[in-house]
Amino acid sequence: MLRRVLLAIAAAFLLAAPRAAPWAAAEPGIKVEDPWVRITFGQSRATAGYMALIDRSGKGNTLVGLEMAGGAKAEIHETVMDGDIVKMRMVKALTVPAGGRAELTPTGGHIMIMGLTGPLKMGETLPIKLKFADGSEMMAYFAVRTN
Ligand SMILES: [Cu+2]
Repeated sequence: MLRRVLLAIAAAFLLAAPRAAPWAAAEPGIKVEDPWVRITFGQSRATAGYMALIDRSGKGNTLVGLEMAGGAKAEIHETVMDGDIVKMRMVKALTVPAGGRAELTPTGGHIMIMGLTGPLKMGETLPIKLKFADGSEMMAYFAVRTN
C-alpha cells in the first residue's frame, strides 16, 4: 500500500517536472529474489533476513548499505567458524558479479536486523532499502515467515 502511494507521488512529480529528476537515484539493475525475514521470538527485537540478488544489467553491482525505517538497523553478516564455534561478523559489501547472483541463505550469510520497534509476525512485510556502490537504490519487501 505504501509502495503504491509512493509510486503515485513519484508519478505526480514526473508529470510536474518531465525534464529531469536529478534527485532520483538510478536503478541498480538488480533483481531481488525471494526476500524473507524470520519471525521474531518472544521479546527479541532482532532477526535475520535472506535473499538472492541477481544482476540483470550485465555490469554487476555491489550492495554497500541497508536502510530501515523507525531507527531499526540492518547489516550484512557472514558466518564464520572459529574452531567449533559459529560466529558472525559484519561485512561491508556484497558483490553481485556481472550476469551472476549473490545469495544470503540460512546456511551462509544473512542480513542482521536489530532494533525493531515491535515483533515481526507471520505474513507481515518488512521493507528494507538496498543501497549500491554506484549510488543506486531500491526497496526490497521481505516476507516475514518461519523458514
Ligand atoms: Cu548476524
